[in-house]
Amino acid sequence: MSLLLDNEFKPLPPDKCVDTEAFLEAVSHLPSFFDCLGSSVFAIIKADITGNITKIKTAYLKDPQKFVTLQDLLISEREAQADKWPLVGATLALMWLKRGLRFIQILLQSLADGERDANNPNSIRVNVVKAYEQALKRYHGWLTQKLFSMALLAAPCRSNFLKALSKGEDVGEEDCLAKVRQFLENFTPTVDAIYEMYTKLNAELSYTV
Ligand code: 0SG
Repeated sequence: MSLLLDNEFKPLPPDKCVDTEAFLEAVSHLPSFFDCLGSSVFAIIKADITGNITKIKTAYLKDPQKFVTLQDLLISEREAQADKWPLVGATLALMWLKRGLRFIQILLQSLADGERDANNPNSIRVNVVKAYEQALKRYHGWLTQKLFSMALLAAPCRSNFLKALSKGEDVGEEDCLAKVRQFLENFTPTVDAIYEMYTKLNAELSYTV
């Protein structure tokens, strides 16, 4: 289970501001997970997420003492590029990254909740489709939706996916799902807090790609 739990997200402080450095450290381990999934279609998703993380990190490293929280970063970009914001830099990258994180959160929660296709219990199709419809579909035009369909066809079966989450280790399904639930304890509030920040700052955009 080390893939998820080695890289657990930190608990949120009472003000729900996400620490930039800790966030970047936690998400930096996500892209390598796509290598466990096999199909090359996941390389596109990996590249997209890696690009988002690199952009946020580059912005953060310009002044780590100033950009202690993700909100500090967004507000600074809003002040510096008021004419284009929020379509700039780390603000744009995090807007997209949070949607990928929401996808992962809904997928893992659905698996942890035991949602399954009764006719095909070793498939994660229902879980993946649920996550896609709630987190990403509304931001995708037909071409990107086709890409999703390809990724869906290449999705591993449930047992292999849980094994990939466990980094290939021979962990029982219930143990794996218990660790997923533990991971979600900090991951879900972090993703929620980023969404709330985008709403509060009026930084959310709804265009499709
Ligand atoms: C286990 C099975 C998993 C199945 C997974 C299926 C997931 C869905 C796959 C859909 C395919 C998405 C491929 C990529 C699409 C991208 O075009 C979009 C938009 O990307 C943004 O576009 C960039 O991310 C931005 O980069 S930035 O850092 O420079 O800011 C920017 O370029 C922006 C364009 O902005 S514009 O200039 O137009 O203003 N990306 C997404 O939709 C996010 C996809 C995340 C997928 C996460 C899947 C996680 C799967 C985890 C499995 C455990």
